[in-house]
Amino acid sequence: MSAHTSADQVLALCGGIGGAKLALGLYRVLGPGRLTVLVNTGDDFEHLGLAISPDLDTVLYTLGGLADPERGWGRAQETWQCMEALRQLGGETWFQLGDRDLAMHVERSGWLRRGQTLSAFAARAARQFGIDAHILPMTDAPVRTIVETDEGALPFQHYFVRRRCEPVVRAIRFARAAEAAAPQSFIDLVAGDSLRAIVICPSNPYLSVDPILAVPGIAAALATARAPVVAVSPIIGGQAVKGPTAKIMVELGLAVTNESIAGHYRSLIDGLVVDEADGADAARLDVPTLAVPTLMRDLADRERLAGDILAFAATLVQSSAPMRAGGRRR
Ligand code: FO1
Repeated sequence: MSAHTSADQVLALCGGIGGAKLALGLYRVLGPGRLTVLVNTGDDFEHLGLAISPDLDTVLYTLGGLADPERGWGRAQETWQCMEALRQLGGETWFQLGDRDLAMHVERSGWLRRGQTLSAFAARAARQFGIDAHILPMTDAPVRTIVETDEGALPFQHYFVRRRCEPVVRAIRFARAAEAAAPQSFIDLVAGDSLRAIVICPSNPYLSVDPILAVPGIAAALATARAPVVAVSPIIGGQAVKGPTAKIMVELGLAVTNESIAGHYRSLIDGLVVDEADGADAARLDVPTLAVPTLMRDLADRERLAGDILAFAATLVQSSAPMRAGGRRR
């Protein structure tokens, strides 16, 4: 592979808030036209008659410079008049849709109703926001994450927002994944020689990355990719940076460690990035490991982490293709 000459593209797999932060760091470090983001759509649902794609929108708003910096989801300078009016009418307000954000859902819903695809909508929204990166939904098919809990099966947003991740998770499944197809542009990108790295962002492996890997063809394409595949652990010091990752790991009977994360991605990755606080883990892990600051408080953190990941991936280029050619690396 002519890694240092023509391979200038990077593919990132991500869910919502945490993943989008790193995607922005990669976008800024790489510059225009060099990043493809394959985004989880298992969280999508129909709500108030509208097609909602939370992670896709989080990535679009984040890369477009429109995201609310505190919440991480939705738009900055948001107002909530519609939700207030809905509350007055006795409508459903457990899932907060801001006035500006509503425009996205209204426009997407009309687009899908007219028979256009989610990926075409995402590409158009990215263009409209001035984003020079490919933002790809993991599939155009309606794959839906279902969380099996002690309260029964809950659609993702009902578990995550309505029930605030309180029910105990027994299993997670991805309804209709078997019928879904991976984007052809993703397959072509991974099979070609323009990729310098594939990055699995520090999104929740079970809720946000697994739905992407459940789409037929995606995991297989990653496992045979020539470009090095690097995952960033969402665990720091035995805790999740944000969200329910650690709680879910405990409920699924997993130790909240980088070993569990490395084990989860074992057949796919050539390297794991852990936080500097977990540097001692490197010796125990059976995958090349880089320990650097992974907490992304500001833009400088995101860019620094992106640069560290790309430099690490470059060190893995020599070994990745031949070692994974036999199937498993380890
Ligand atoms: N998260 C919440 O915790 N509460 C909400 O009311 C909420 C609304 C919402 C609206 C649009 C959107 O794009 C995202 C929204 N999110 C909300 C975030 C979302 O539920 C999750 O962050 C992701 O699905 C998990 O990645």
